[in-house]
Amino acid sequence: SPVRQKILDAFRKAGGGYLSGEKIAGEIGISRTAVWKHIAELRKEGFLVEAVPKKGYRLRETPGEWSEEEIYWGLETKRIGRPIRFFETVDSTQKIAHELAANGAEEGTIVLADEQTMGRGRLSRGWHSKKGKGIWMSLIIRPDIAVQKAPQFTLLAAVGVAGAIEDVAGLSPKIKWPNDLLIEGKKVCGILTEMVSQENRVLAIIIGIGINVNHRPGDFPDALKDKATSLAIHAGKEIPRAKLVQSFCLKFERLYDTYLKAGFLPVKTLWETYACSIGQRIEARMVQGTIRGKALGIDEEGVLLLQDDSGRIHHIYSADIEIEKDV
Ligand code: BTX
Repeated sequence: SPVRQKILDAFRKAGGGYLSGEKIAGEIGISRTAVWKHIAELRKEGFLVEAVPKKGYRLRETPGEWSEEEIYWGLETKRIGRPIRFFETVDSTQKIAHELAANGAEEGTIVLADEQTMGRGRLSRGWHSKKGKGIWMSLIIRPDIAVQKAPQFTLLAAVGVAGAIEDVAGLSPKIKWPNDLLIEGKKVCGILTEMVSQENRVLAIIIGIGINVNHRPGDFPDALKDKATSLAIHAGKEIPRAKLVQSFCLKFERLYDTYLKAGFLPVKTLWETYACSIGQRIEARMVQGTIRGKALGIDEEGVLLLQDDSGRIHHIYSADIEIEKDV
């Protein structure tokens, strides 16, 4: 709840000190009874809030679990993840985010679910989203840009996720253009960027991100066993999902601010440090057909440059990429 988000923000600012009910109420603009009710809710969730007469409330411990409030507690952003709409089970966070965006949801809003029953990939493919194991989320942003630039946010988000994975899980993922993150060649994250536009301007971009976090090998369906993996499988331990979301939000916000000030170029430079398909022979499958050749890199707009065997350079805006195995 947005109110509890504000209460947690107030506790964080207090840095472990006491806050009177009156002060919290005044800052947030609610009654002291309401403060008391929200604190009771936080306690139910496992937050240890101490109350001392004449001094006020003090937050001693967080539950360290997977909840909206736990994420807020360590969230250092100004707008990304504010608010987070947290659900147990949804069909698709992407679908909910579209509905919220159409109803004026503010930039930075995240829809997050513990389970998706109809998670979506690109081209109406499915995304397996097992309960309690991953991060299934959709982020709404509203940059004032031309529609052709929207796909850049797939790359920007990929850099954000890769950084968060390094940070929290200590692993080194690779980005496969345009929208996959791989660990040892297997997919650990997929990104789906969709756009709402009017004339040639973007009204909202909805970035869907699925990260396989705490799956064990047996948690994937047979069809995915050979191509999917999770962070826990490689880290050899469970990874705290709340920390991963916090880290992603902060990294994304910084990248996004950079993008708004300086354009795509600085993002491109970072993206290249994670890219795994560049310089290699790849196969690009598109609706119009398949092109094989060498991936030269991405241009200053994020478009993939692919040189076929006749030397011709193709600009690829969207495709499924297969990296050809060494022969
Ligand atoms: P994609 O079309 O590039 O990849 C989809 C393909 O990936 C599937 O056809 C399948 O082969 C494989 N796949 C399915 N599930 C998984 C998985 N859990 N791990 C690894 N591989 C898998 C990628 O599309 C974009 C996915 C975005 C998912 C997020 S989750 C939150 C948001 N809500 C929603 O419905 N979709 C997005």
